[in-house]
Amino acid sequence: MVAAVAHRRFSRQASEFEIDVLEGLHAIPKQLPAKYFYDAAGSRLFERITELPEYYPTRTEMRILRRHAADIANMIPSGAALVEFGSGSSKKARILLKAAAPKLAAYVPVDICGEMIEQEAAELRIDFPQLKVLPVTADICKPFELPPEAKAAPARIGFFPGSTIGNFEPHEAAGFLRNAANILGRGAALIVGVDLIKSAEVLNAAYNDAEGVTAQFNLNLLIRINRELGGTFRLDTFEHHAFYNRERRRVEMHLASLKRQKVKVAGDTIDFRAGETIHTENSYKYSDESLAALARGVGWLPAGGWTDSRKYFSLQTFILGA
Ligand code: AVI
Repeated sequence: MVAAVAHRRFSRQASEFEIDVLEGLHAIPKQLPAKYFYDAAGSRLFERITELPEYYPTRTEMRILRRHAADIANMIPSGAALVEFGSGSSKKARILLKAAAPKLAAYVPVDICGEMIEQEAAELRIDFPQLKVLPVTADICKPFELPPEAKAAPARIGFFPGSTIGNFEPHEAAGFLRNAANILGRGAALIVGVDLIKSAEVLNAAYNDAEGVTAQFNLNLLIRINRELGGTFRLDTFEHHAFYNRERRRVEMHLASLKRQKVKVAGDTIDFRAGETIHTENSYKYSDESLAALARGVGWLPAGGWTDSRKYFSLQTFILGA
């Protein structure tokens, strides 16, 4: 099937989205990359998720950041550049900047969505007039150049909050950490926010909220496929499934077909059995030790961290080994 998809690419310029969607829907089991959740509607739904009573990660991480902002700022050497990977709205960096801005040479938000970070950078420059804000539009999993001011700084501190690392497969997470090491270079430190392993009850509730916002977020992927790829998914024939897979230490999200049916996407026909699912997301949960082992494997040495009183979420720091 991959060959068929590649062939179509040459006969008609297909977008990366179309190629990935067709490849995923022809795979066994069916799957779709979670990065495609975040169109404008999906990003708005995710913002709503972060405010749900059941979805503890965002508010817990913000609380940890607020409580320990001064300690984190103390750890940052004077004149360092703070590089945030996948900065989005920079909401969490703002907490750090309040404590650390005066000692920073620059804040470098890096995100694939250039429009969003340029807009956010303009607001940050108003709120932190002494701080150099140097946005970079890039895919954080691929090599990219830092601005000269950040390269010339005596040290670079990476910041990767939000447990976004949990949405990577473990080998991709290792790849991200290796790429971050190459970009930040000698003398670097890295602060990573990670959702911790906990009871299945708490995890299942966080991904199955009573209001159904997470279900809408998941189903929005089908709306996007219908809109952008001429899909014929009928939303009332698919259901949101999310559960904690204890062996693999991850919450899995799926979209289950409620009946046997055929769906058209970009001219292709996809067959669904009743109950068959499309695997749309993994959200891996870590312990401080399992994250440290992953980081050590690619040269980052654990240097302590902070957690909340329930040990739901952790902010871990690493320094680059020689
Ligand atoms: C962005 N990411 C860390 C979220 C998570 O918890 O894995 C995405 C999400 N999926 C469903 N709810 C939130």
